[in-house]
Amino acid sequence: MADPVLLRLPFSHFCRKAEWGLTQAGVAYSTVDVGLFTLRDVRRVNPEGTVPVLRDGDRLVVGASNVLAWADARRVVGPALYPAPLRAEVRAWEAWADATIGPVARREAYRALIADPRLARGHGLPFWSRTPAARRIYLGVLKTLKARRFEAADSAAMPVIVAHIQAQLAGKPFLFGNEPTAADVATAAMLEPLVVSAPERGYARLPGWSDAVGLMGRVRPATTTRTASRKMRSLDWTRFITASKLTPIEAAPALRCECGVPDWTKA
Ligand SMILES: N[C@@H](CCC(=O)N[C@@H](CS)C(=O)NCC(=O)O)C(=O)O
Repeated sequence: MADPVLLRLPFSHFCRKAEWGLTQAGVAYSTVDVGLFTLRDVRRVNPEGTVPVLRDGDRLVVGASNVLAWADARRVVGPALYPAPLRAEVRAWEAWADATIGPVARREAYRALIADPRLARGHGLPFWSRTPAARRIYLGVLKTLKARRFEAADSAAMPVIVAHIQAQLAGKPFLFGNEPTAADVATAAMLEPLVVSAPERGYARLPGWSDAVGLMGRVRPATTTRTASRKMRSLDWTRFITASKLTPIEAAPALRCECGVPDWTKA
């Protein structure tokens, strides 16, 4: 049977989380990319309109957490993403990372991009997004995210988040011991957009920042990149749409990263 196919937006941190989980579990997969300007088409497959979506034959797995659970159940190598004795703690930490680190890191990363669009290179974004003209787009994203109202809260939250990670690590290589779990995967993926922006936003000086970056370095598989892969073709859409009709979509956590700015994708 053909490898499962992950529908992704290459720089999306939820897609990164899904890929890192698949890789940790040693599950072979391929990727197909949707672009920012075609993101709205994902609704044909997933009513939530978000990626990642994994297609395994005629079945879809929607949402990064569901992909991790799916990968863990098919694990070929490596440590469990949700080890039985730690399952509740790992799930709780993962949910915290998605809901708390994710939105702050996204808003801060976009604020840094407005200050210096050249940082887009570090996110693996295309050339046009590194030019001053791209500021208008980053501003659009921040407006969609209603980021202005979170400005003070975000800069207060990030030191607390980093201190929380540092305290949980307490010198261990991973959050819950010597092996990475879904908690580490989620934490690292949610924080990743902030890495290139940390100096600009002043977080690189935080006492726990190097611990958080070290964790990311240990968790992030070298084989996954934010570089574009093959684009979705009409046959891919047909296959995903067919699978979506056969799969009762499991409820994904009511969380979304609105990197698909309405102006571009929902107009
Ligand atoms: N609950 C989903 C959320 C995924 C998500 O928000 N993905 C973003 C990309 S990072 C997306 O597709 N956004 C499209 C939109 O909001 O229109 C998960 O955990 O995977």
